[in-house]
Amino acid sequence: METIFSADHALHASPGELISGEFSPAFEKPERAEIILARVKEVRLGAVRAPDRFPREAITRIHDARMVDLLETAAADWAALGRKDGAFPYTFAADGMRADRLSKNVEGRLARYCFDAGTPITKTSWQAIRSSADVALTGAKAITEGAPAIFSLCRPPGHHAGSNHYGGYCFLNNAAIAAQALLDGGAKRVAILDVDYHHGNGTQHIFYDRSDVLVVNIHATPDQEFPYLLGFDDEPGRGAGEGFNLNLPLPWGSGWEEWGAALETGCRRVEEYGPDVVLVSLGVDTYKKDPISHFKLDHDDFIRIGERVAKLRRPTLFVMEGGYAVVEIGINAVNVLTGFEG
Ligand code: Q9C
Ligand code: ZN
Repeated sequence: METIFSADHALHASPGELISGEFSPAFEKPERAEIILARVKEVRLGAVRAPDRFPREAITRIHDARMVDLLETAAADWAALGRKDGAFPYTFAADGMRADRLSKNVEGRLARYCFDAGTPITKTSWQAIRSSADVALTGAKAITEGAPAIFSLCRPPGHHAGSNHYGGYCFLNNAAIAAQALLDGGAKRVAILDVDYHHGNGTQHIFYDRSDVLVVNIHATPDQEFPYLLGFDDEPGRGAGEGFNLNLPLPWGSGWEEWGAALETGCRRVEEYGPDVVLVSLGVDTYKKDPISHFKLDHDDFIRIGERVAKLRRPTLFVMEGGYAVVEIGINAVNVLTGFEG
């Protein structure tokens, strides 16, 4: 399969994140994408090409335009206050505070749209964020034009970004933007299978009221894991979307036995739905040696994931999400793709 990749991803290099009450070096770093790309080339997965540029409207189909403006301007507003590069909030919107009126101060705008202290915006981040969405959109366009499978090597990742909030190393929801482009390109139903270790709260939020996108998530339970506030087993969708969201949370320590069973449940739901396209939000932070995660998948399990997804027999767009065991990230991510190709 073809891989879509933009060298501009490297323009987003996070200065660090607040984790367990301390400011630490970032886990989501540029080497991740470079190591995956090197592995794609090593196994000769297929051609690698740069993305096309898509209009801003492809992004605002999914995201609040004021949040997109913030992503574009926060670093400059932050620098104007004489701060060290990397804009992130220290105060957060909570239920009951003003949602209808936005502060003129960048702190207030960050508080309104950002939900964690791990997702700083640097002076060059926007170019990387925009390129990551373009990588997903280019993959969607190729699928619309008849490609059977595409790997959109997105970075920064996207699945924690909702329509009007961002965080969890994610700014724009690349998978959701691609899913909308697939629908706009003629697909009637898209299924998103999110296999990242963390719950894809943003993707769920975006499609929660809709039946044209089925969202299936396999992830660490919010009783133990980030993002804590969404991803429980009692979130079926709402209104027209009722029955079109499926969460399969698992406890820390889960290995292939539990995880593979959840994958089977999720894939059967996808089969029942009968989508025109399957979109895989591909995180490999389920790996046993991931530094911030607590599942126990091994290299060969990632091949099994690809094999099961292939059995869905649909055009398939893989969109890169998380994975922080940097040395092994190329093997794990590309194992899914080679497993798929069989
Ligand atoms: N105790 C993705 O995988 N916080 N994002 C980690 C660990 C944020 C992960 C805290 C994790 C975000 C795309
Ligand atoms: Zn993750």
